[in-house]
Amino acid sequence: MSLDDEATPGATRPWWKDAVVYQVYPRSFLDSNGDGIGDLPGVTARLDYLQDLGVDVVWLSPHFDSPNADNGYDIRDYRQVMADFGTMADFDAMLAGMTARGMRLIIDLVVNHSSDEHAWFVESRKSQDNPYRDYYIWRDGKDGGPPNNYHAFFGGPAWTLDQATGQYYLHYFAAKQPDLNWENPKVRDEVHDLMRFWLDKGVSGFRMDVIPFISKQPGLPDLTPQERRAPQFVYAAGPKLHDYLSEMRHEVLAHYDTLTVGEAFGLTPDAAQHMMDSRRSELDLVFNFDIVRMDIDGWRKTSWTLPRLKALYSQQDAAAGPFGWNTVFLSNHDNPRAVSHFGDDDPEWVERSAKVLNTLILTQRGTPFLYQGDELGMTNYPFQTLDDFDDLEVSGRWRDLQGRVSEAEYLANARSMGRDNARTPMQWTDDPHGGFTLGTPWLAVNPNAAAINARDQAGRADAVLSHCRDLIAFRRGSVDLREGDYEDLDPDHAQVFAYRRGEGLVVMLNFGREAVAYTLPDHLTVEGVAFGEAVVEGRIVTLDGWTSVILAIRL
Ligand code: ISL
Ligand code: CA
Repeated sequence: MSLDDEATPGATRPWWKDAVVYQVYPRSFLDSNGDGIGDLPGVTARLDYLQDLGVDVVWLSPHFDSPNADNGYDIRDYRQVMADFGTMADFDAMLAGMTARGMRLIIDLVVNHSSDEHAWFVESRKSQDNPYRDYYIWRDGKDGGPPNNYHAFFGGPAWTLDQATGQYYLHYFAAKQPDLNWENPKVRDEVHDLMRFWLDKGVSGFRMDVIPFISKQPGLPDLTPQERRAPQFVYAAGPKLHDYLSEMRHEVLAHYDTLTVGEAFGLTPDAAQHMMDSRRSELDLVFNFDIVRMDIDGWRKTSWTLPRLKALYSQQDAAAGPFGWNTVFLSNHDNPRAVSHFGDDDPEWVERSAKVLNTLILTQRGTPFLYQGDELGMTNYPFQTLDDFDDLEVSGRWRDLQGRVSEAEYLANARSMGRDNARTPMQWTDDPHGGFTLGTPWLAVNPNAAAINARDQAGRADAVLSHCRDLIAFRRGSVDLREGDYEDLDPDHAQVFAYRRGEGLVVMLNFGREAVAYTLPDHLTVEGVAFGEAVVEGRIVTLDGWTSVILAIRL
């Protein structure tokens, strides 16, 4: 690993630029006590699995005490472990197990909002002159209704009237997720304190939930009709975001060796670059959703093309520039399974296409974020009715759309893009419920667990799991993949994604079932196959359907 960071010679290269991160959604990872809900002892029981895969960092989705209105993204106590997930001793054992295996842990910082059951909100709603009133955003109604026309992501107005005090409170998401008032220095101090609490326990940083939203628009004016189609771009453009993040860096993060990654939901590429610029004292990385949301219009799934995907990777790489660094991901707990969204989840093709997508994630320029199960090629779930879902985003949005959209259309959309696709339990074995639980799982396990599971794949050299593990090891040994620059060799090709990494490697991905014979540009000399499989004759490379290859080249 080179010591000089290319951006600021003399500075040491931060560890997170070379790390592979794996997201664990604990509710669906492994249930250790038969209550049908994944838990922290379950994560601890699978640390050897993660170490064998080659994971450097685990991002743990919220593990804090929560009434689970939004599966933990509604926090009731930031210093308590959710009872369903275990105890603080279980958390400490899990973290010790990771540390013993040379892994780091980053946890989810959800501080744009809390649960309405948090002690702060319980106090705040008691009276207009309660000391905690200004921890949240309360306003008088207007013309007999909410203070403005903001709409919540989970349906209905983004304001709820609290009868007791006769005012409305703001919630960008569910009514059980009241937005915190970051204008209040006491709120910022509380957040800094809870961050120190977990950092002092040995956590290595945070993924920051919808962090761009913490600075609200002055005066909270109505959204225009155009803005209402994608309100996140207004919510993320508050005037004090960078001040709050710089203060957080100065007060907390600068005193620890951390990785921070902010959800850039609603940020323009420039604002995102601002947030991750190493010359500024804000965050280290961002999640840019342009790719995973390129085929979403409002709530509707549209379509995507490979040239569009490539253009977005080039745009993100250019936007990061010499002082930024990207995350590379194709899924998470809020998006459909990568292989169903961007690959081919037909049983005959699912393994091959999952390997192609994992090759993309692990060879693009930036820090790769794998989502639990994508190392197996887990697919979307065959939801039959809206009752099969357990996500307030699905139910809340349906309340908004009923009468305007047919249930059949809405169900078809939720089947392809619903968040529960990524939240069905991990498929460990072909035992009942995929070996996830000895009880009844909180969300049904995909019936294809008999065919797609870790135990079957652990014994197969040609499995997605083996390919993922081997490629993570290859990546660790490759300066070109970890540090090399990025050049798309053929932005317009509709099926082949071919790009150069650094001075010595070309990656080729066939995004289709038909074999392709592809001629590389004549400024490249192919020296051989470095990883994967392909027939190479001079500069003509033949890729079978849904296969990928990494070639050693000379410029
Ligand atoms: O695009 C979205 C809105 O419809 C969702 O992907 C998601 O709400 C958005 O990306 C923000 O996600 C984060 O904040 C939410 C929580 O439900 C998500 O799980 C979390 O990742 C509110 O905390
Ligand atoms: Ca459990």
